[in-house]
Amino acid sequence: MRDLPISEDAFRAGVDMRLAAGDGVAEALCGAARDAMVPLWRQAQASGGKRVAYLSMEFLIGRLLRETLRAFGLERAASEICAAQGTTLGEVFEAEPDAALGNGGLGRLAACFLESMATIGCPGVGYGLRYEHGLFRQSLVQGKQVEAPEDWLRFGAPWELNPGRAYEVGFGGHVTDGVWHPGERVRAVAHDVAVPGEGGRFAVILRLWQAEALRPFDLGRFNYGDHVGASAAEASARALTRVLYPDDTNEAGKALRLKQEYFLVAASLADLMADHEGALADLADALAVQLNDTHPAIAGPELIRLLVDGWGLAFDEAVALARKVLAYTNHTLLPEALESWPEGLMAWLLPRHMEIIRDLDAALPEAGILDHGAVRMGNLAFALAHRVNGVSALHTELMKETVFAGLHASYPERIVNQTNGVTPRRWIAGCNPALAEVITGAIGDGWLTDLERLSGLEPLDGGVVDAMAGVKRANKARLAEWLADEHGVPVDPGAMFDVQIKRIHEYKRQHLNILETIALWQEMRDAPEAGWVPRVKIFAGKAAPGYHFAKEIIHLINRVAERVNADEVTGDLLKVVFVPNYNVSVAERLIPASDLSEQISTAGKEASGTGNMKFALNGAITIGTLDGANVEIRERVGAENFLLFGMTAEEVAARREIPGHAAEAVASEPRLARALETLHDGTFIDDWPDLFAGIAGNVAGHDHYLVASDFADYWRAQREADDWYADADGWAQKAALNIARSGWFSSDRTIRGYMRDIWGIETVSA
Ligand code: F58
Repeated sequence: MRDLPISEDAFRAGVDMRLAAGDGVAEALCGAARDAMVPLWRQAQASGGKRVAYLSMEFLIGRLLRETLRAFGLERAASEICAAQGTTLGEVFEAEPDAALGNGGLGRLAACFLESMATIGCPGVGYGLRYEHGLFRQSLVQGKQVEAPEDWLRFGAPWELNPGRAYEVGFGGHVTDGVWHPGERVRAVAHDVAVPGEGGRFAVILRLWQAEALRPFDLGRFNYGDHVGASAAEASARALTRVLYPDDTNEAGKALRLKQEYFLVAASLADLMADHEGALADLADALAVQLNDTHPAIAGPELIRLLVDGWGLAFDEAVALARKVLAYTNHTLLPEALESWPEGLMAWLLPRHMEIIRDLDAALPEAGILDHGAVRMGNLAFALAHRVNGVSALHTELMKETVFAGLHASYPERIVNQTNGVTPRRWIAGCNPALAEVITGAIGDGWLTDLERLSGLEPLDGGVVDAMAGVKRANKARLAEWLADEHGVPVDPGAMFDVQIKRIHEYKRQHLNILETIALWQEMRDAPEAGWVPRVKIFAGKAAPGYHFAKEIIHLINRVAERVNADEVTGDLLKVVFVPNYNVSVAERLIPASDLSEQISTAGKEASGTGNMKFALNGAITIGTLDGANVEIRERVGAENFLLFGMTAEEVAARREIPGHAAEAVASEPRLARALETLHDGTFIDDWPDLFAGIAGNVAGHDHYLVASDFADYWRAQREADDWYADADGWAQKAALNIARSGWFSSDRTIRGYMRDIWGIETVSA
């Protein structure tokens, strides 16, 4: 391995210089680490050979300081600097804003991918938007979610590097003789963050575009007396990258969202084409463009527009070339989440693109791009991609059978699977350093960049299993302290920590979990001396601001928490905690301290999940359905180390056809019926007893997500979890096996799969 790009001494000198200039410790550490990245950033921009551009509306990168210091081997130096300044590295880490430029799994996956690319040496660049406000900050007021703007730039942008690149992006206007004359133009200005790989040998650039006005200030207008209007162009341009759209399926169809999508695509493709030096025909040998879901799918028509209008290619040639370059990842089968834009809106905002889309629809009628006056972005992306991938084996098969059945029949080679993964640097070494130490003690160095080596933990050594159990105990004790101090809920660290953390959504079924919690509480109250295994039920997650039902679920969880936590009968047997403002940093705190990982979506609905992988790698046992990557986790860790319950995707489809399925399930499961009663008898909210009747009515009525039908088996699996947990040694063994057998879920493996099957890119060696 080559030397690190920066020596400890040089780093210390950089920090000292900044401290002397008046920087605080955190700023000085970030600044010196950022400077250390400059050579890697330059190298990344200069690298020849084929590279990938990963286009994504979301990059949920989280905090960067800890990961950067570890990548460069600078933690010890940084820690000493902090001590000399009268603080600790931990405190400095905590002060860094958590950059939440994404909603959930899709955005976090993009961040893991960049880090893996940098670690294994896959030349590439991530393109995204520099939202001023990322995903909203969630607080709880009387148990209800309240949203406030997120403000990750409040201390400036210490990680950013300035590549000095900017492009004009047009919107609207008209097309005359095939030439687009936009009615509005804004400037896209690049802001780079370099993401270093482990060992600090490579970096991948994350290039975030910010919108600015071409003429930010109209002096004439100002002098004329219109002081506010003089800055109107700037305000209007800035609005483009002001906020990240929350996953708000109920409020789809926003023109601003489509504008954001095109802005990302236009700026990124302009940047890529500006860098392309060879012949146009060689474009696909130099560049692969990966579309992270359909959000950047307008890249297809945009690339065709550039090739036809700018480079004079014939339409058919342009389509063929675009298809060689582009590939598309699908992340959802939920019909309401599949993007489609009204033709009228598309024609108004992007008239030339709408022409191209109509030509494509005529040329490829089997693709079904236009449908009842709407542009179906999934079909468009499919038609213009040489590969379309799903994100778990099950999801990929379901794609072939459902959303893309017709297209799959026409293009049987196009759909491939790339099961998701997570970076073990952040999700083991970063968030659970004590576990990393135990692993290294057992199997030596090298596993962090070759995660399949975790299998070397088998046959399990008793000492290693004990050490892992000890780490878990310590992590739980630390979490218990934090829950008491920060959230006012004292919990017993010896209890089973049962954790469900993810976006709040009906298909993810937090309501199944809370109904089981209510039923458990009721039985514990009936017989508190019955030898229950103590539980701490932990929830965290944000609901889309317009998603009423999801917000009701949050409210219910908090009302249950209030009642249960104050109950002297059940006392420490059961506690319920909702940790507010779920984000990457909260996940890093909770996952290492979890015993039970809740992955309980209705089978067929969760494309993959990546949280499920993080939990397994940190020694939690999954209770889950046969959905998404749970299937592959169970195959690998072994059925005897996984708490399976619930219907399969096929059974779900069949069950839905049975009239009155929910009422029947409730009638045959008295525990559920009794728990549902509490949602309208004032148990949890006495001044408005009916408040949660909507949830109860849904579960006992339409129940699209089959909470009622899966309840009995979920209860059974939960009691099996109790039995397993009561045998502490047996549990520790299963937890250790989850770690030893989850090495396949590294995002390094996923990226190698994309490189081989989709991008045709080789790793560069240092
Ligand atoms: C997630 N999608 C999937 N979408 O739900 C999850 O199963 C998968 O593991 C993950 O992608 C990575 O493949 C997801 O996070 C969004 O957040 C969209 C953002 C834009 C609006 C619609 C939801």
